Amino acid sequence: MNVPTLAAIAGKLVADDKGLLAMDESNPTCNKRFAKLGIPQTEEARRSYREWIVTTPGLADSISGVILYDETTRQKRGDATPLIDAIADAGIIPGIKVDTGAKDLAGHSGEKVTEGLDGLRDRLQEYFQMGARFAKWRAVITLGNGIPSRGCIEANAHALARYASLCQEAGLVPIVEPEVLMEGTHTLKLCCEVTEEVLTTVFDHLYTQRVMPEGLILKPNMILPGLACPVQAGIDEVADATVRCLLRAVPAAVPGIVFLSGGQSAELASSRLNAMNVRFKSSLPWALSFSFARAIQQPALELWQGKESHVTAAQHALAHRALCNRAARRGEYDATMEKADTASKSVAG
Ligand code: 5MM
Repeated sequence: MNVPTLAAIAGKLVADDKGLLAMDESNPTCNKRFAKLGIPQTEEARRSYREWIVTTPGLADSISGVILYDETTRQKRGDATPLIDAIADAGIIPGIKVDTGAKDLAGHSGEKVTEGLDGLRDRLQEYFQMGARFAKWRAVITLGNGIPSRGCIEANAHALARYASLCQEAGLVPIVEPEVLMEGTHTLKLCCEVTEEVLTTVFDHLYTQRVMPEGLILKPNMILPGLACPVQAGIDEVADATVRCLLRAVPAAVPGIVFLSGGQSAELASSRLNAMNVRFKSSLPWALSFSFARAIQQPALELWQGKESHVTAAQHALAHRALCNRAARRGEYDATMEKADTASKSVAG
């Protein structure tokens, strides 16, 4: 393991107030999002979508790294440049999702464990040779009646730690993503308690598997009440609860924490990240950043609709969201940035 190199990559991923763009939707997820907008669910449509995303003018001003899905790493731009090379040429670090998805956990009704460890060492070597410098693995924790169980938390934490250790051996920075889902009626307090238990268990397993904290990035959920909870929380309340939970569970040696958006609206995700940085940035041991998929892509995808003539407006909307989140890292995001962005509102823009 090359410790200084891994630490340098992890540092670059959270440097200069930039963040990550997750564009690692598996084909079924990508197709589902296309289907809702009447976009053809073909390999060519997915290629074209990913091509205009990564060639968005100015993307590297706000985005330090992009997380890809295996299919994208083997696709090319219209001019035959591999997409992964186009990303690196733009000054953005390519990353790769390496889990093979969350599957039912035996003996634990309603719970999942993420798979993908078999053959992972060889796959990581191939991705490194292709140019990837970081990887991602997402575990999914559901809140509900009597769940999550200790068995589910332990199984997912163990898999995340085995994955992270293999990544560091291969020279890739692991993004460790244990996601406590927003679906449910649970309170903010319960989300906080469960997330703290999940994160402390994950870091315990990371330590046991000899994963170096300086060479990993954590990708957690924000602390939020369930979508169906009758009591919702204000922006500052979410910011306070999230930072309090992270301070209890995440070692100071970790260079950065990049949030997932989890189905929050794009504007709320930016506002909540902004509030955390306004209130706490100067006193935290790690950078608080973003690794959003839907909260960066969704407005642009809705503008694109699969039409070549809409690409410019869609790219503008994507760059705008990335810029808003960079501002949120600085604690400089506010709603006037949305009003000022008239070009994204129109495909004619
Ligand atoms: C892009 O979505 C990723 C999962 O995709 P699949 O379910 O298709 O495998 C996901 O890991 C994503 O990177 C994170 O959850 C963050 O996405 P959001 O939309 O929550 O910001």
